[in-house]
Amino acid sequence: MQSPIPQFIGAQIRRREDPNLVTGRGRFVADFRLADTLHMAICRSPYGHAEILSIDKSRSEALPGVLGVLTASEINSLVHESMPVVSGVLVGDYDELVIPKQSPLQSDKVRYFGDPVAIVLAESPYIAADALEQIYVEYKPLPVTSSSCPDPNRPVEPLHEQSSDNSAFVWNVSSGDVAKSFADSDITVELPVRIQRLIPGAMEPRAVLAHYVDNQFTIWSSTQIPHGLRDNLAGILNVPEKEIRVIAPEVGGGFGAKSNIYPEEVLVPLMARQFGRPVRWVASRSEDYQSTSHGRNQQNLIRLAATSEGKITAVDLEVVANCGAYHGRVTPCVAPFTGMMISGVYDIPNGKAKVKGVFTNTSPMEPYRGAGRPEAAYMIERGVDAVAKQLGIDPAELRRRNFIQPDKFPFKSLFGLDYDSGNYDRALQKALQLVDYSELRRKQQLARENNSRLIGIGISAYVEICGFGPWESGAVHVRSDGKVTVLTGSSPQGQGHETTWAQICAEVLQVPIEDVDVKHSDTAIVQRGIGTFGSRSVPVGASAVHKSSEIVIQGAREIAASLMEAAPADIVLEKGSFQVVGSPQFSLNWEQIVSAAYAEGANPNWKKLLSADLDYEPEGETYPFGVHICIVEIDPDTGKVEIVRFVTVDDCGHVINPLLAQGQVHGGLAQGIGQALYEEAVYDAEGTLSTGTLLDYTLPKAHQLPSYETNRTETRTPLNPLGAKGIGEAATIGSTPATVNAVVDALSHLGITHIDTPLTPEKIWREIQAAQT
Ligand code: MCN
Repeated sequence: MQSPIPQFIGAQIRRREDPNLVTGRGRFVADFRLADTLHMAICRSPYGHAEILSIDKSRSEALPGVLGVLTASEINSLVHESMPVVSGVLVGDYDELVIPKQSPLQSDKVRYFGDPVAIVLAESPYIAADALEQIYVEYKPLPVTSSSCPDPNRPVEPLHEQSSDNSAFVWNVSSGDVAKSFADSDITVELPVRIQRLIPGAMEPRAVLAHYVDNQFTIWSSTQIPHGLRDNLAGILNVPEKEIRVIAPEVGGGFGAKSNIYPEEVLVPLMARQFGRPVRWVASRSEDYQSTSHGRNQQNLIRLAATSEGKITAVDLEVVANCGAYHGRVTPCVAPFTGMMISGVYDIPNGKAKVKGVFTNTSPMEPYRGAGRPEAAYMIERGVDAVAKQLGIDPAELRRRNFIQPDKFPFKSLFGLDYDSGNYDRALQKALQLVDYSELRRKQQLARENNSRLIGIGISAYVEICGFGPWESGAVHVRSDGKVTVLTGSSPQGQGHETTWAQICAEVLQVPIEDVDVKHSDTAIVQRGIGTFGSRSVPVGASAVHKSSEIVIQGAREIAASLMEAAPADIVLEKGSFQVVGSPQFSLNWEQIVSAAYAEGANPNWKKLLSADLDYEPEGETYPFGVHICIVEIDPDTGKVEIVRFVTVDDCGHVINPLLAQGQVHGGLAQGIGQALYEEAVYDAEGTLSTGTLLDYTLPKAHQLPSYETNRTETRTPLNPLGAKGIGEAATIGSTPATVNAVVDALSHLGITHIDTPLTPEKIWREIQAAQT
């Protein structure tokens, strides 16, 4: 090894992942070519809700190049378990929970536009596409429910026989005396808020490739959870886990949607075994939009009680969450987070939350960047602005009066979550200073008096929960060539774990960062793992690598101690060398330690001492937070919103790589602002996804987003050795309420109190017209 470079943690190191990606050498699932591959295409329902009366596949089967057309009757007997669903909440209780069985193909009924009915296996993707058109499915359309708040005048058509009213679950939590707080309050506010449905816009649509050789499945999937996929497939296919290898090569974005397990991930390996040839399925963009899980979609009501001094005394939240046609892997866990986190950064003594999930004829609802927490932050931050407005107190000041104070941490939240650390006022003060808040307000007032531009200032203060356990794997092996291999169960989709984990290991071991390889996303190489979601990778996965690195140091000290005939306790690692304390002339560098450990005839235990492999179990979740301020100008003649400035102060504790953390904030902001201003997935009355292509679904483009001004404070968590919290979702959570608060603030003097997202120019223009007449 060369002489080491110190201080990697905290350094702005460029992503080692990028050279491949930006030169077209990244390998995504669709880039893998196996000889003799069959192509799978999926016949999907063109109806939102219908009975399947018959399927005639004879013409399709007769096409040259078609090897098979299969329906549920042939597939479902090969499947031993239903598509997996887990339910679990940190606090509160499910009063009701319905988990209908879901098969990879539907036999009796289709329940959403895109529900899979049959598959074609063909020699080429073109033949497979032609063959799809020759499958004749006779459907009997049924009444469609695509909204979570269906028209009360229309009869409810149950999607599943287990739930006659389409109720999927009811979750409740409460604390304190809510009724009394409302009765005793000086003021109350009540705000109904609709949160639209969003489509996670990964660059790479989902894709699966599999082959089956010598009783062994190898599956390439664009997934966030290769180990979870392996373990669940073992049950579904009824084979031992060791007979399944899952590889997630480059995953072009997941945003939570690829943490689900999908029918195609079952069908492709099944068909590979059935036909004895590799099988491949790659979704088109529109197929991906139909069949990949969507996010958000709630119809909510928040009520807040407060004193005339602006102290919020109670919160009451009702959520109706549109779960889609079936539960995805974690659907029942997502919307309860909105209830759990509704008190946000505030010390509110009383509250209750009820979350009702309903089945509808839409694509399943699963995590989408933030998963329940963006909705919570949006609800409470809109509510807090409404209280400020009603009391005539500045919204920044009102927030300060209600913040959980720094000396109260660790803090038991309203509903019993353990907030680890926080200093919300410091983040707010920094943000206010950065935007020169009082001057801004003065300009806004002046503009109003002169009847000129519509200026809005929106503040949001958010806290989120991340770093979920129960564990993540991390291994460190110092090899005989002196280089280091890190294995991690955190399987990334673009977050830059290879760079970040190398920084941590190189810093602890005091070796050059180039000497550290990071391997992930292949269950044959990394045997155990949970995956990347819920901004858990740095707090949990990186902590595992940190801990393993420390164990390896301990091992190397023991070897050094033996070689120098000293006590291990007297050996210290200084500038890449193991030295006897107080006698720096007695020192061994890594090269010498490695040579000794791997030398012929060396103590066999020494090699083992240079390796560590563990599952790190976090002590609890971590709670990153921040303050976002958005400044907008609205054109009253068109309703168009221009974001003039967007200033963020995020706090994820100790930052490992500020450049990458900033990249996460940028991406999160684009998605949060996208929700506020542009994006919406729409199903029409027949249950057809009207926004089924990139032409119809407004994913924000660069010119529709501002230049962000990103900043940080640092409040470390005591819960992990790095003091680090997650940042992957934070900006998505903070940015939507800041943007909406800014738009409403710009229009508030016209008497406008709320507009539901997305805040399109048309909606805003109509509101302005209505307010003026
Ligand atoms: N980081 C850091 N210091 C910290 C925290 C994070 O330097 N204290 C940096 C690290 O470089 C780390 C990255 O930020 O690699 C993200 O770490 P973390 O916050 O732990 O989040 P995860 O790696 O667990 O990523 C999950 C999160 C989620 S839940 C979604 S959704 C999301 C997101 O990450 N999806 C993404 N960011 C994404 N980014 C890309 N490019 N693609 C996605 O699909």
